[in-house]
Amino acid sequence: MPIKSLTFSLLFVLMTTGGCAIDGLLLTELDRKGHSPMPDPAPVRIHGRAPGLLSGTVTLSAGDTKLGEGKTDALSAFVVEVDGTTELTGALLDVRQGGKQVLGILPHIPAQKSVLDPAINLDIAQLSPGMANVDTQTTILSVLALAKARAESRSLGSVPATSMTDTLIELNDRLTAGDKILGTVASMVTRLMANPGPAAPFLVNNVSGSLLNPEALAGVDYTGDGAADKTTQAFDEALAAAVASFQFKACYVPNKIKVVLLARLAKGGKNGNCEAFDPFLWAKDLPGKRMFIAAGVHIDTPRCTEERTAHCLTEDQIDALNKTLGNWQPNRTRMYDDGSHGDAVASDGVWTLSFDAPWWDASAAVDKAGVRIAYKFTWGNDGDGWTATEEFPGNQRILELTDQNGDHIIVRQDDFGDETSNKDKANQLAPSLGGCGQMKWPSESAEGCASDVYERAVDTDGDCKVDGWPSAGNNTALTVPCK
Ligand SMILES: [Ca+2]
Ligand SMILES: [Ca+2]
Ligand SMILES: [Ca+2]
Ligand SMILES: [Ca+2]
Repeated sequence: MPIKSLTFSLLFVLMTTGGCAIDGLLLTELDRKGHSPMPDPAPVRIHGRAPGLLSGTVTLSAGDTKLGEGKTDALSAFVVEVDGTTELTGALLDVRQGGKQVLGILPHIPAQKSVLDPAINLDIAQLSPGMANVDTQTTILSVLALAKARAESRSLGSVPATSMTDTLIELNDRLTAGDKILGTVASMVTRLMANPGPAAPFLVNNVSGSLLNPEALAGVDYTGDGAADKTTQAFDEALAAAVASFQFKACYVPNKIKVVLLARLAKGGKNGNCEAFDPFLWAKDLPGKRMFIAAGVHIDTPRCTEERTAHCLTEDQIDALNKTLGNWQPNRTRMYDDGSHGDAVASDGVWTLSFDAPWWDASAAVDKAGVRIAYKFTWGNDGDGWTATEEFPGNQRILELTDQNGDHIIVRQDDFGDETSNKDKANQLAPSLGGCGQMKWPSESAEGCASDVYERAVDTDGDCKVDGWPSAGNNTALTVPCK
């Protein structure tokens, strides 16, 4: 009790002398203690029609994750309800009745803006341009997009919504104009759908192997040469040719970028020196604690002045980004490991924070400097101070927002408490690996010293060899419609 009131009065003194927003902080504090958690938002309901499929099952999914289900009624209309907490990208509608199957892609489904808002009702025509029904045409487009995503080893959800929309429009236009390569696939899909077999024809979740279900081929002539086709080979070849003939179009927002920071809590994991390390050397692991991030704009970020008007941040931009990052307050800005807020996998020990940041291509700046941020992870309870929560004291992690792999997203994953990575002042990276005791921007590091200040590939399987880029989860690059 005395400790708590001391902390509180100290906080008050700090806030008074620092001239911070006292009311806001106090209200947040009171809010946290006095109120029960906010309820979940109302659902989003998606209405559509699948002509000819009566009493069919309707599934809306993202990869293997089922987002919602429904049934078509006697007029082939359906409603699928999805949870209103998260906006969804690249969701697939799959309507089946016996051997009949139609598909449709919804590039973007909005989330509820507030928990107080009533349920949203949306028609598929509002979610995918030109999609009046889920029918043969939307199935053809979906098969093409699914095959393209599969060929690029990505999910439909990883394709930005505007990019998916632009691509579907382009494919539709090419089909309407009589494009031969796409038309071959379209004719095959049309014949398969007109002659339903004993099973649904499209294996939408089949990652390797054919998109066409061999069990659906009972006597169907899908090539149109008069002879029944017993294998998927002709379909696979036609689809491969079609997939090679288009790209997911994307036009990126030029002055902003999506940033995804990931904190992996790996007990028994290895640090950058390939040595076992204790993530709780400084922080204390207690039941109920969770991951937070404390962060702000790094002082070395170029500021706009009368002399420098490009490749710099204005004071307003700095204030806004600092606010996004929580202004270096410990245990206030939450990271997520529950599959929400852009987190890829729930409860895998990888905690996610995603946000949009102002951006320019650092290589285009005179001093090659980009937007630079500093951060550190804390393992604590809401509102805790630094003590026994910060991954290491007296240091910060430094990161320049440079897109190293060209995917138009910055994804940086660190292991909580790893003092060999981008920790700035007392860095423990081994000299044999380029460790010089400090971590600096490349232009400021001494020759032979490693610089680890960008997004980077990581070791995902614990053999101390870097083997892949960390997942951006449900986050996609920021795009605008292509003109
Ligand atoms: Ca045939
Ligand atoms: Ca996770
Ligand atoms: Ca990147
Ligand atoms: Ca590895």
